[in-house]
Amino acid sequence: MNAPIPTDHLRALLDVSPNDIDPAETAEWRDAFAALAETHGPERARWMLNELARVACTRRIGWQPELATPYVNTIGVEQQPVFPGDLAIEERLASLMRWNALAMVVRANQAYGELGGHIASYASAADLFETGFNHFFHARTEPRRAAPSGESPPRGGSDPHEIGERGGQDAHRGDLIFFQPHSAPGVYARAFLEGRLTQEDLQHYRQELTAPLHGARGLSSYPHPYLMPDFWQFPTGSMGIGPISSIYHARFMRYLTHRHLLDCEGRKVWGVFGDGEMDEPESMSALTLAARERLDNLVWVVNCNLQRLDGPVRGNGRIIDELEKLFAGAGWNVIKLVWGSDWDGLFARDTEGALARAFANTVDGQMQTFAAKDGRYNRDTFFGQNEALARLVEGLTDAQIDRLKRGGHDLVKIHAAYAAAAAHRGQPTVILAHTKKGYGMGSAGQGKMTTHSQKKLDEHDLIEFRNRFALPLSDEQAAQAAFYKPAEDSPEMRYLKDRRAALGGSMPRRETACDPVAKPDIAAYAQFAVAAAGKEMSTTMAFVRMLGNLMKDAALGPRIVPIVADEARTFGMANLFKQVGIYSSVGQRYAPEDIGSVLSYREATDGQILEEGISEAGAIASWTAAATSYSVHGLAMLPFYIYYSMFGFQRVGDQIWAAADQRPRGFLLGATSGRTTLGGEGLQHQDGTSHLIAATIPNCKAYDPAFAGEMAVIVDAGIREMMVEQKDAFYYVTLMNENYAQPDLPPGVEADVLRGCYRFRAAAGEGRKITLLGSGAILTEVLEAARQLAEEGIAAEVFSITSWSELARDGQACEARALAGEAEPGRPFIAQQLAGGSGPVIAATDYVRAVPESIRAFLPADRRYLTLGTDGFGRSDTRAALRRFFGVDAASIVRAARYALA
Ligand SMILES: Cc1ncc(C[n+]2csc(CCOP(=O)(O)OP(=O)(O)O)c2C)c(N)n1
Repeated sequence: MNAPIPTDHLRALLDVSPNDIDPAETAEWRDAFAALAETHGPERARWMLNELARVACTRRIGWQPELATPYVNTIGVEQQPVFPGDLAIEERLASLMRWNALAMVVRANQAYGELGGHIASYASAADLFETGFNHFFHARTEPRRAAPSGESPPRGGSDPHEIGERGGQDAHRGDLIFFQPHSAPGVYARAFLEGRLTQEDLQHYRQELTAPLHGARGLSSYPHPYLMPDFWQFPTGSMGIGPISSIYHARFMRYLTHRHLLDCEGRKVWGVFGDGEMDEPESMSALTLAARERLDNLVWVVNCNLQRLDGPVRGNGRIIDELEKLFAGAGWNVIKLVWGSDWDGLFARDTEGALARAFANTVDGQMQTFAAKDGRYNRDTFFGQNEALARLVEGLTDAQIDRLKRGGHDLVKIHAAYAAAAAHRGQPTVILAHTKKGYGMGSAGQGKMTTHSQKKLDEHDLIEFRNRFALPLSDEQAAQAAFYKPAEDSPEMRYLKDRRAALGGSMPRRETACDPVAKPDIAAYAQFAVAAAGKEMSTTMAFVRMLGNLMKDAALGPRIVPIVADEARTFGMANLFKQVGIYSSVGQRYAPEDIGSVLSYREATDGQILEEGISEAGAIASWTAAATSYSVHGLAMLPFYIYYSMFGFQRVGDQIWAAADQRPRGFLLGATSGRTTLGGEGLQHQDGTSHLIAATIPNCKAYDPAFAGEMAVIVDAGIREMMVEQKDAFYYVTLMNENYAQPDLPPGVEADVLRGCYRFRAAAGEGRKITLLGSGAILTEVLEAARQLAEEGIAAEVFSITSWSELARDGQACEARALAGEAEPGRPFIAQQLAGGSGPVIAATDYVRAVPESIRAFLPADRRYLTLGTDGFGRSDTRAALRRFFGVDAASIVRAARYALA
């Protein structure tokens, strides 16, 4: 956007600095520049500044531009477009939203003090949300238009515009909106007025279990798609995950367009986030990616109410200045929305620049105090700093001073900022919106240190709030925190509905309709794994070969999204670089060093692989975008994110949890898994816990296959479940880099593999009986132990445990049915499987013992159960040494067997 034309109050900032050794000379330069800008406009002025910077650079002056601008609006009054709405009605509507949101929290806590909830965050964000709802946030107007199963375009095939055209001229697949989590009551308040939620629903805010007992719908504390699957699209309750996720969604939309799968032009990703939230590493870590990818489909609105939970975000500094520098430095378009329209007049009168100078000397802690205090205090303390300031407010009453709005509470200014952001090209935009936390809560909460968690207002406070926003409520209604909905034919309600109709309908709205995608037969892509005939390979190699084959399938292939975080070579995937290309929004602007090689590093605009560099947080955000594409875009995509298993659930577990909340469909492949199978890499790399964490995520199916054939069956079932049957589950599969002989999959075991275990080898001989359970690479140690035990006359049957967590869940489900008094609760699958054997049961895995311990309760009661695992820190050494050290090698298993039999 154009640089603001300096107005008088800013000009004064340029006045004499105490460090200026030659003010007269400075004035000459300044006047020359001012004349240039005046005569030739901002474009030329910018060019000249760049030119001077270039000269400074060639002379090694050592100058860097200051990235922060004065504490005023980026968009000058003269640049503001005419407000296209009915301001009075929108203000009244915003007041109603505020009231109903507040009432929801107050009532819930009057009833049950333990429920919690927040008023202050939405109070600060209401106008930011409302402007979006009334003018910018576009809902999906067209049912999904994915190509039907089997009709997928060939890779790089169909014209993206064709898809858009099929939806009709006004078709819009919807903007993506990330709502600040603690502001959820405001979004419910709007849904109430729009007729999507009833008063009973609002009365059951944060009572998800109780509500159905009263014929109502319980409302989630924060945006949770899992719990409100037709409402919320994106979970944001864990700070930082919304911001990074929004960036990767915006990038994924570009990917879909560039790969000719779906035209995402004209759609935006809007994210309203907190200024405190910007401190999260995830919030900041992908800012440069957004700028590098020129994501002008992305707009962030940072609600700078200057406070977080405990206190000020930057008490001794200015968060808006800090964020301006951060975002500008990262390459974003920054729009500061600091002051409301009532300040325009003050600035216009302030020919000496007193205001800008005073702001430059006011830190956020003080600004918060100004928000908390009344007009009198502000007159005395802020405007009373000097005569010039005092003069500015001479004609204003204390009440008027009290009501001077910050930019983020002024619908006209917000609209101007949003319009500029929406029109901006070539960069993502951040709007730094200055607000007051607890806006309108008066002495009960506005700007108070403790306001974040305030959820109770007494009668006096409620009546004050009613007065402050001129709500049409009696004293009694206000004191009771009664919900208020205007008559359906009132101008407010008609306006509200018209605006949403013009923007495609209500939001947020989560959709799930999506065409299924056909799956190739397992024999077509994984025969080599199912009938491996003893061939030596690792399960990682087998997976990569399968993936390559799957990508060649006409229907499913184009929907596959391979994702790596700079480890493709580690997993032997370099051949895919050339085969399907690495996605790059600009293609490849260089001749790769290895151009002649069959493994050449090929980047292309229609490249299929998402190479996320060393950012597991980015890669999992990318995976989430692809795994929810069926819902967000109505186009089912199937991501396979393959990574060092240690850097998955442990490193980005919270992002996986948030993904689970969105009901993703896709595969996570934890490669180089296990604490001893990885060998030399040592303590930080060796994963012994991911299966433990995966088991805690209800819609995650976790498998630790030992053999390529098992893995093929699991992947095949996952594709069927997610793409054909369209069920909400996602798969975690661990892969190993150890080469060993891969046997044929025994016939007829597929169903058992999926349920969690199958008998790999029956007990041989007539000796004492024992049962051995093993998973992943440790199954080979178990098989060796069985061989050695046989030599001692001990007959061991061996089970391959493909999923401990599926077995445990099955056992828990049987137990739950039994507890519920069901006549036939069923017998745990693991107990059924072990029924034919006798003697002790020994389990060994490459994971901590808690993993095999998870099934203990479901084993036959008369059989002794011993578990071996890799508890403790990893070490660097050979596999053999590590397995000996942790006690999961064949010798240790034999020892455990002898002990259990003794
Ligand atoms: C990862 C994470 N850490 C901590 C919290 C607890 N928490 C919830 S809101 C909040 C403060 C939010 O401040 P800010 O982002 O400035 O938003 P505001 O409510 O002030 O608008 C905190 C610490 C959380 N939800 N997520």
